[in-house]
Amino acid sequence: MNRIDRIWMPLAALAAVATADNPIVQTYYTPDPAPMVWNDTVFVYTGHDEDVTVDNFFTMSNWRVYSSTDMVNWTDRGSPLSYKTFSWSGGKAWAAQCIPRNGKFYWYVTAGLSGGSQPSIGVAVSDNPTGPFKDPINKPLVKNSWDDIDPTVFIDTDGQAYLYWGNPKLYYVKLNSDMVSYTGGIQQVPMTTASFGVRTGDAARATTYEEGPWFFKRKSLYYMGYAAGPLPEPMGYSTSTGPTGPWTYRGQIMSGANTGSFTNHSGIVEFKNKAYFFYHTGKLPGGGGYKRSTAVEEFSFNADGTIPTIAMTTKGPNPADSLDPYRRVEGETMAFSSGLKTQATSQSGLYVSSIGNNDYIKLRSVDFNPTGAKSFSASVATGTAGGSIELRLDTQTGKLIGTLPVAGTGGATTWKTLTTSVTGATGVHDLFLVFKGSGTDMFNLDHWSFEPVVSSLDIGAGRSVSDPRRVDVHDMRGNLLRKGVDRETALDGLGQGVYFAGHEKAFVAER
Ligand code: FUB
Repeated sequence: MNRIDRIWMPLAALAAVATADNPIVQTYYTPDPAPMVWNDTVFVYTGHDEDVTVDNFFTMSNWRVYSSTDMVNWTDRGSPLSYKTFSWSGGKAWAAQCIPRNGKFYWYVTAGLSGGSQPSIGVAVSDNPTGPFKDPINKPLVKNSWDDIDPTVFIDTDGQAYLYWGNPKLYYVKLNSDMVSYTGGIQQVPMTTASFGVRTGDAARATTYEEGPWFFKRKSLYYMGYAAGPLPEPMGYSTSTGPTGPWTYRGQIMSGANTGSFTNHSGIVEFKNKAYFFYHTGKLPGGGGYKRSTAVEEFSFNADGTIPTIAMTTKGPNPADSLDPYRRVEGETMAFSSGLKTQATSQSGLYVSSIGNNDYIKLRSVDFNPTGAKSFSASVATGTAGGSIELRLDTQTGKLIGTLPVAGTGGATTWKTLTTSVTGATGVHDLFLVFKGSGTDMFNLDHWSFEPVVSSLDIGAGRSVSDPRRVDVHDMRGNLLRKGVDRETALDGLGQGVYFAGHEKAFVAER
């Protein structure tokens, strides 16, 4: 593909987008979200409530990871960690948080000791945000009491890392720089009503603090978000001018009413100059207190650093970016979906499975550009009769831009790339992949992409008048990267992504 092959599109067109969708994952139940910003991507590490609840209690054996660069389309990154990774654990894969340091990723988890259900805190490490993870110490990092659940971790600007956790009391340790040991012993935070608010009727829980702490710093203020009491859990927070308190109660962030779940768990990050509040609800079909799902809302900190009350919505955030359909998009990238699962094998990696008639995948803010798409290709596999993929714009029954027939490929993981022509896909739209056929397991989908209509370039626009071969190069946010460079080599050495070269929108493909 010519590396300067797409015409500049007015940014105003990005406003033409539909509404968003909470909960953000529909293929699995995903409680206890813990977001992490890494370079240009938000990863959210979640728990996993099994589809079948055992003994009317939390049924959780592993953790999952999702990622997004636009806050609306989330890619399933699989389940790279299970309680079985910890030789000392017998189950209870509860709330967790991952943090990067020195090129490694440290995932602090709640896991039950083997031979009993007492929770404790373990740590797993990887060179990659999506694993594989291993237990570097072969023992719990914290094994102190039955309070040992829900670790939250933060590295301060001076390099000191803190691990907080606990229900119904809050504890912390100062982690050593290796992130897998600590010195100074376990400290218990004084549970005063000035620090955590007043709760009545429960002597063991005199403050609103319940569990699920989320520790972070913004400007010079330290924040402790947490699930508060009484049940169903609202979300509250406290602040401090130091990393170890004293904490001052600041009130509720989100009401506990009508979440469909008696627990909750917060995670707050800033990404592309916006703030996001992650939480969980029982709002997915079939959901409830033991089948919870991650949701997210965009918000703004008040000028004094306080957090406003945030309403739970089904809309969620606006897209922080558009999705480029002309690069490979994993099938398991979705803004919303219905009826689907994802599956992984060592040979195929992750793919979309359990595809039945009328199931669909929705993608938001897909930027086909003004010249549009001419064809659609998908890597699919089926050992049965197959079916088809209808490509529709804006709604499940919206404008049909193409249909890809999927016939037998010779096996459920025998992948073939099939292509169909596309008409009428220009501009920015929500895209629906609507699956048609009969049965509940018609075929599997690994990845897909569109091919653009490559038109002649508007080579006059945006050029220097004195030397029309010279252009300025900007990134998608309008930052000037290169000034007055030769158009033919303007993108050399830039990473994969979308740029403006003069007035041309330019795409650098993976090399
Ligand atoms: O998900 C199991 C437990 O429920 C978590 O550890 C708590 O925070 C609550 O969400």
